[in-house]
Amino acid sequence: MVAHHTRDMDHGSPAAADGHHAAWIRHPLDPLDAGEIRQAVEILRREQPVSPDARFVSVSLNEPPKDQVAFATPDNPAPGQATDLGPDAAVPREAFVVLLEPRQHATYEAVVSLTTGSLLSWRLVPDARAPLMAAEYAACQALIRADAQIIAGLERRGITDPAEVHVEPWSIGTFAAPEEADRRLVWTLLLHREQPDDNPYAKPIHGLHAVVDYDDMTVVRVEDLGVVPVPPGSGAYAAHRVGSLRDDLKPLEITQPEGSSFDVRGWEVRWQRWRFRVGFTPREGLVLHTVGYEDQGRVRPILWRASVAELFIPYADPQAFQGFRNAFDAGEFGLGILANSLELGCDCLGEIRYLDVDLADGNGEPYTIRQAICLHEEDAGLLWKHYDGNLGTTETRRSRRLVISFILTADNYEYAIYWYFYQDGSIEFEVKLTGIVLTTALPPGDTSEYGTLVAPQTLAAHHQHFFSMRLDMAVDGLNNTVYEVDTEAVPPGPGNRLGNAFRPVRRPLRSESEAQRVIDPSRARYWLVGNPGIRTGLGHEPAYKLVPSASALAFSHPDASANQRAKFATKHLWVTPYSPGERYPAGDYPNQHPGGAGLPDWTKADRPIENTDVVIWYTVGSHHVTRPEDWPVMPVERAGFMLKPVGFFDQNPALDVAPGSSAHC
Ligand SMILES: [Cu+2]
Repeated sequence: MVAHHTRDMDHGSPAAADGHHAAWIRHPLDPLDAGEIRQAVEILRREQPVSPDARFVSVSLNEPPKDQVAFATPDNPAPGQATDLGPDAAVPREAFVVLLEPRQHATYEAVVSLTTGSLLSWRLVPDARAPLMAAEYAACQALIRADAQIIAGLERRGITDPAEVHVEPWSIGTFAAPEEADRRLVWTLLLHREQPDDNPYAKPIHGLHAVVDYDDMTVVRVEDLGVVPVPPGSGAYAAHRVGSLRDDLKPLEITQPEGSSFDVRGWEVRWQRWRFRVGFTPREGLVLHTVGYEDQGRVRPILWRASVAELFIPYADPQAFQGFRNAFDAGEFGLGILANSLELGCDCLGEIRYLDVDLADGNGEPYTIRQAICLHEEDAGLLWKHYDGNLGTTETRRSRRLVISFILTADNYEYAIYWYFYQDGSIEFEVKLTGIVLTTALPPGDTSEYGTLVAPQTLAAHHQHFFSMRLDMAVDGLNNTVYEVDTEAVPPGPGNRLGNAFRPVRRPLRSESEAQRVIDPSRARYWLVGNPGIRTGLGHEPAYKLVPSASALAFSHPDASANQRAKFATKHLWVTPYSPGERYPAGDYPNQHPGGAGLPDWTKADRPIENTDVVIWYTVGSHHVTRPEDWPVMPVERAGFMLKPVGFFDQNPALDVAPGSSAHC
């Protein structure tokens, strides 16, 4: 593998600056670079009559089949084990293109071979509504600002300059009028930004909405549900707008005088015993591939692929239009497309390595998000410790973790996505939610049980965030079984005279229907992913456990549209047998989809899932009853889960971590 990454390691990114790299230099799982995106679009335009109006929704890597990709190789391979990439180098590079033809109201999918320069497939996707594209936003905002009915509605609210109106196009879900339902539509949320540096969410324009045909970019209708005054507050949060700032913090600097301890080779990362590859897609953002742990000269697989496959946000307020707020941020927008460039902030601290990513714009032209992915190490507190009172000695180890992250902005909200790798073989996923809560204007003196008053006449509606984590597991190989483990109290009796006995009870989840599960903290429930074909030195089946965090599920009624469209959010756990086409839990095209696609559809077959290649879909929820303290910008809220080895190692794998050498301890 090493031999194939010969690029300048000092360059800030593995993405090619000029796009001209021979295909052989790329690993099969590397995201497309700018040159490959350009090439894919050229091939498609040459092979297929694409109209001048066509909009490129996405151009991304068409990932190769599993059997064509090798897992990571160790730094110190066992005798006889190959260090080279082997067959990987010969794997063809392919691009997957989603294209919208707005005049035809049609969405197409294409697969293009970059290796042979040919179009491999082209198909119309029946009934698909393409996601809302960044490229469409400016036209929509201009359309709304120029619309006579909107202008009249704004004047009724005392807003005379439409240029001060911030327009947010929202996916309309299933709420289009029946006669409009076959069109690709959005509805618009309007906000008043009086000064350029105002917080627009402080001034929601209540009751005035347009429904826009996003293909034709025309206003279908404007609804004015009645004037509610725009709230008076500014919602300002920028440093220069909040008055005097604290001045009593002394500097805290993170320094690593010898640099960081991780190694980035192209898109491959090595840190301590961890080996994995980084990927990035327009839809999911950061992807982890072939995550393994080097153990006695071989890399033991744990995860084949991991990503946030969907992010669904339903709101609680039943009012007209407020109840429309149901966003699928991955499938209707694209988590990767929404990624921040981290060069502009202070998002990571310490010795940082950034990766750039290349994406395609609406015309199929490549562009780069500079420093979209951040890699760095953090001190993570205590790793392990024991004080031996008899000897008067202490053994203490500090924990270090490798952090890989990206941050996306979905209109009002920020989602900061983190994967942490620990020295004890644990992997943690954490999302930090921040940004600005979505608001509604209330008449003076009013309140609502569906939200919290966060400023005068300003209601922040309650809502939920559901992350569907797609974890394509590979614990010591592809054939895995998922077990549910509950702890049971044993009834008192001859074998339990003291009544103290309790024991974990493990049962395999044998089929897809058996594997639709919810958390149960009262039973200390967790899920194990084991490899039943292997026994460790101690006789255990090597496994990783998914340690769930407490999180509420969806509160919408089972018949409600939100519930139907995001069935994944009604369970914490789903398990499916691996199938390459099953990537997105709410279906490939959730925009305006009535529901039932994705997990609820696939699992109808109730396929067996024992001792096979399994994919775990874990729902991370953040239940957000809003607080005044969330305003005007929200302190970070956290959610996540852990994957921890259970019988995967025969002892604490972090025993050989050396005592710290910090001058401070
Ligand atoms: Cu929230």
